[in-house]
Amino acid sequence: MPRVRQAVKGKHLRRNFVVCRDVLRITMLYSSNTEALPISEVVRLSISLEAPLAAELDRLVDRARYENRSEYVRDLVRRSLVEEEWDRGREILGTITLIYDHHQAGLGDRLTALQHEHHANVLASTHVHLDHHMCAEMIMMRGKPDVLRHLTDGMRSLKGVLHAALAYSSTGKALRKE
Ligand code: NI
Repeated sequence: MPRVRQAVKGKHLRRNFVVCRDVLRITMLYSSNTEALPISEVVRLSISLEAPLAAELDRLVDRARYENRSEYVRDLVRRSLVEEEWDRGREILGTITLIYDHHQAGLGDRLTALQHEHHANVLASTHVHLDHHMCAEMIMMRGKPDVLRHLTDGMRSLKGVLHAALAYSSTGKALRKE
C-alpha cells in the first residue's frame, strides 16, 4: 500500500512539474514578445562596517521589520536608484497629496484647471472629504521630475491649500534591472 501511495504521489509530482514547465514556457514566450526579463543571478557580497555602524544597521533592519540584512540592503539600493532617476530627470512616477479648505473661493476650479493643463501627466486622482471644511486629494502622476515639482509648487501656492507634498517613486524600469 505504501508503494502504491508513493507511485500516486510520484505521478502527482510529475504532473505538477509538467504544469510548472508549461507555465514557465508560456511566461518566457510572453516575455520574449514584450521585453525579456533577465533571470537574476544572486551575488554574495561581503562588506565591512565599523561595529557601531553595524549595530545601527541591525537596529534599522529590526525597526523596519525586515527578515534579514540582505532584504534591507536591496531596498536601500532600489531607493538610491529611484533618487537617481529623479536627479537625472528621467520619466518618473509621483503622487501629490493635497490638504485644502474647499470653502476657499475658486480653489476647486483652480486645482481642476491645473490638472487639465497637465492632463498628459495625470494618471488618476482621489478626493476624500475629511470634514465639513477640509479635503484631501491624491494625484498620481507620470512625467519628468521638473514638471511634477512645478505642478506641486503651483498647487501649494494657491490660497486655501494648507499642505502639498510630492512623494517620489519610479516607473519601475530602473528597478527591474536586477
Ligand atoms: Ni472634499
